[in-house]
Amino acid sequence: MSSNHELFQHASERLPGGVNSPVRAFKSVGGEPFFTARAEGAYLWDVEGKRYLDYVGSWGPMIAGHNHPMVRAAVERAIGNGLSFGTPCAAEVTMAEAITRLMPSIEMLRMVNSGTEATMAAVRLARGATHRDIVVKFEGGYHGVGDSFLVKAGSGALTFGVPSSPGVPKALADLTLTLPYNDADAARVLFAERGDRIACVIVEPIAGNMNCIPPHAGFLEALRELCSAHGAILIFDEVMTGFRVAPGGAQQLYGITPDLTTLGKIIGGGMPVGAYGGRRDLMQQIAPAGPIYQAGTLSGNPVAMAAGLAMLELVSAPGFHAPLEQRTAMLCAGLEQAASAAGVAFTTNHVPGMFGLFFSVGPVRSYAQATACDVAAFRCFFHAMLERGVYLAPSAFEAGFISAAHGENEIETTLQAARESFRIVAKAAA
Ligand code: KE4
Repeated sequence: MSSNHELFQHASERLPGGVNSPVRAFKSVGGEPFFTARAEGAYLWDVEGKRYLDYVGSWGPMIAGHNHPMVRAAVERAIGNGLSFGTPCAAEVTMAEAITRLMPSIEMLRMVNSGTEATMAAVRLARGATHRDIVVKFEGGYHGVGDSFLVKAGSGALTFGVPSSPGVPKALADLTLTLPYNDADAARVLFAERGDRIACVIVEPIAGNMNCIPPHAGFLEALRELCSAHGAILIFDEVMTGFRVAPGGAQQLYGITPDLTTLGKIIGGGMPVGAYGGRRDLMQQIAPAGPIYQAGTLSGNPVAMAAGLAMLELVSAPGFHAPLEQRTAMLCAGLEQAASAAGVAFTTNHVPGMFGLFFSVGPVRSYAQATACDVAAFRCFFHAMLERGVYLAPSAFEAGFISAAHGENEIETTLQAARESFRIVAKAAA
C-alpha cells in the first residue's frame, strides 16, 4: 500500500494540486494531505493506518458520524435494485416530502447533485421570476463555484486569497454586488439605491465559509424586510446549516422564512446530493412546469436518495440536536480555557454542531475581523493537533463540525491535545 506522500506525488501528476477540491490540499496550512482509507463514527484512518479524530466530517454531511450503520444498510438495499434509472422513482417523492416536512418554507423543491447546482439554479430562478439581473451576496460568503458567486467568495477562494476568480467574465461579475456580512445598514443603503434592480439576496444564514460567524440579531430580519419591500427573492443558502443547527435548519433556529432555500451535504448522507426549493409560485416556474430550465442526469438518484433519507431519519429523531449543541459548547469553552492558560489570544464562535476557531482576542463577527486573525498561529495549532491525532479543517477560514459520534471522551481527548498544542503555539510566538 502506498504512503500518503507517494499517493500525493501520484495525485499531483494527474489532479490539479493533487486534489479534486482545493481546500483538501493543505495549501494554506502547509504540508501534504493524508489520504483516507476508511472512516467510522468520529474517526478517519489514513492509508498508513494513523487514526484521526475528525472535526471536518466530509465538510458537513457526516453529522451522524462516518459510515453510520443505518445509512450503510439503506445504501446496500438500494444498490440491490440498481444504481440509476433515469426515470422518476418513489424515493425522490419520499425525499421531497421528508424535506418539506422539516422545512415548511419549502413548498416544492428540485433535487440536484451538489450545493453548487442548487445555488446556481436558485439564482437563475430568482432572475427569471423577477426579470432582474443583480445578485447580492456577502463578502466571504461561499455558495459553490457558479460564476456569479466567485466574487469576493469564501471557503477555498478566501483560503487561497483569490476571492474573485479569473475566468468569470467582468460583465457577469459586475452583476454580483457584495455587502459586508452582518451589516444591515449597508444592505438598506444598497436597496435604497438599486432595490428595483435586485433579483435576489443569497446569504448563508450562519456564515460557515469565512470560518463560523453567526448572524447579528436583526441582520436576517433586515434582509427579509428589504427583499419583501423591494420584490427581491431572499435565498437562504443552507447547504451547510440545513438540518445541522436545528431539525429545520437556520431558518427554524432564527424564525425567518426565506423565499428559496438551497440544500446539500447532510441531505445526501455522504452521497452527491443538493436541492433547491421554496415558494410554490416560484418553483412552478422551473421546467417542465415552467420556462426556467434546469436539469441533471443523476438528479434524484435512487442510491443517493436512500442515503439521504436514512440520514434525514436520523437527524429528525427527537433529541438528536441537543447533545450536538452541548458538546459543541463544551468543546469551545474547553478550547478557550486551554488557550487562556497558555496565554494565546484565541476565541471561538459556535452554533449547534458547528464552530469557528479564531486566533484573535475577538469577538469575531465580520469578514474583516475574521481575515485579521493570526493565520500563522492557526497553522501552528493545526499541525500540532494533527500530530496528536486531531484533524481540524485545514484552513483558518473554514468552520468545524461535530457529529453525534463525538462523545464526551472525544471532546476530552481533543482538549488534552489542545492544551499541549496551545503551549506549542505560545512557544513559537515567543
Ligand atoms: P458543493 O458544490 O461543494 O456541494 O456545495 C457548495 C456550497 C454551497 N453553499 C455553502 C454554504 C457551502 O458551504 C458549500 C460548500 N462548502 C465547502 C466547505 N466550506 C465544501 C468543501 C469543498 O469545497 O471541498
